[in-house]
Amino acid sequence: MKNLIITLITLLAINSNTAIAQKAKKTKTVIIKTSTECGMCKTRIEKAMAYEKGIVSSNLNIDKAELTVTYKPHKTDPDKIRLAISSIGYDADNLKANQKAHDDLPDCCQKDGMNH
Ligand SMILES: [Cu+2]
Repeated sequence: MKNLIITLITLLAINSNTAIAQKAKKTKTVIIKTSTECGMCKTRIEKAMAYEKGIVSSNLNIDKAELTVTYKPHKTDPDKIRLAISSIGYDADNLKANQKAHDDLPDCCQKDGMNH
């Protein structure tokens, strides 16, 4: 009986490890260039990413102006992620920021040279 319990526990442990490994495999990471300027941008972008479907996590490097996004490829893709970034007012690689969203950003977060 004791052996059976140990076997069961071992099997459960192996199963959950496999499940975690499979889950980890199902995500992809993409690095997207943005037009971020400051810590407020970082908070804003990462918060927006948290609400996006299929995005597991995101981290913005302000110095490099690069957003690293981990996502589920069966739920979203880099183009959709770029569109989401553009829609809150930031450039995403070659995709330009949505002009209206950009203009609604605080002055310190707007891109240099985009004056009106
Ligand atoms: Cu900012």
